[in-house]
Amino acid sequence: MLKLTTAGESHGRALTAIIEGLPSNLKVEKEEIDYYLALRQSGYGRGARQKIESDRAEIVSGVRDKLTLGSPVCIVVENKDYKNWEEYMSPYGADVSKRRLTKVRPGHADLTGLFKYDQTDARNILERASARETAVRVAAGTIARMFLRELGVEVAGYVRSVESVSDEKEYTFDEIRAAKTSELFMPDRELCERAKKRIDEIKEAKDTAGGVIELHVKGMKSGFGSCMSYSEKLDAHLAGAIMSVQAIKGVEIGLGFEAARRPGSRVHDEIYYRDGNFFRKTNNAGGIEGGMSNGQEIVLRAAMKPIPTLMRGLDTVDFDTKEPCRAATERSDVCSVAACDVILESVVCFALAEKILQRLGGDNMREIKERWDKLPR
Ligand code: EPS
Repeated sequence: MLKLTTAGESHGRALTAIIEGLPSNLKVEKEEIDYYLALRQSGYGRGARQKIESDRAEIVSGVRDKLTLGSPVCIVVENKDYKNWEEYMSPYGADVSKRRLTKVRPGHADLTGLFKYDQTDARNILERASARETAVRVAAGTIARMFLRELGVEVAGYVRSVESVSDEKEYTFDEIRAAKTSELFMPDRELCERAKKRIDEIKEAKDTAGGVIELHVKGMKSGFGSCMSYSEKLDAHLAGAIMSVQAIKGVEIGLGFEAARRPGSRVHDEIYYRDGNFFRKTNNAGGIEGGMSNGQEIVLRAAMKPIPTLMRGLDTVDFDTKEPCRAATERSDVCSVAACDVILESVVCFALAEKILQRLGGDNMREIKERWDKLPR
């Protein structure tokens, strides 16, 4: 069973990922992990923190001479900002009277976390709730991406909308892959420029923007997931993985919410047969029927809410004084939808690898590839 545990606070020393259950003899290239870490940091609309960080993966266990050993893989990503925070964050004694956050920010975990963890300083909540944690989820997801690639499975995503600037076109897998060369991972260059302009306006207004990300999975064979056990459905598993990412508020599969607006005759993908193969002319189901992959491209969409730290602040109440005030702000990203695309690709890679290993088992890559190759498409 594949399992990921992450640890680390946003301004602590480092973030850590431990992956258990990886088979042996999977080729791991640190350069590729670093590529996706850098990609996650890119994207128009990021804040000042990204000028401090330059994320690199340190693989500290489970890999020898670029091959996994079958033992837990531990990856560490250092927080460069820690040197500015050590005084307030050190586990060995810290000045916790400084950097207190009591003007709790609506939309963040601050207020609920204070009650749940019996704290009076929301710093003790936000440090872990921060989306900084996603750096190591990208690192772990990139190892899962390498695993999928060996089986011929590929995941690619793009940004479909930024706030009100929306792209309604459909793209091929190759066009989606090519979107990474645009500053917002938007395939339509003109829309990308419009979205950048909109981000500038939103920044000027000291506000923030969310957006929609679309992900495609190519090469996934049929039959992963289950129609027998509700807890093993592939759509539920993928939706859960996507919803586990900070700021995600909605997930669609295939037509998604649009399916509810159409009659059945315009939703379901009719089945044909030619030259020994069953096929469809459409993919409204987004590659998943009955909780199982059906061999078509898997299509997922996710809605990211605007980042809740607004430089203009939001109405709130000071947790200490109970007086009304504006929510705390230090610095913030204006829009991190492009980063979110990289994160979602990574968590989807990991979630697919989990499902594949659950069905195929196997302790080494040879065993797994043999089992995979025997499966029908
Ligand atoms: C985040 C707040 C900001 C973001 C951070 C997520 O950090 P800071 O408070 O240090 O300015 O920059 O994201 C990252 C550091 C990152 O690498 O993605 C939050 O509250 O979620």
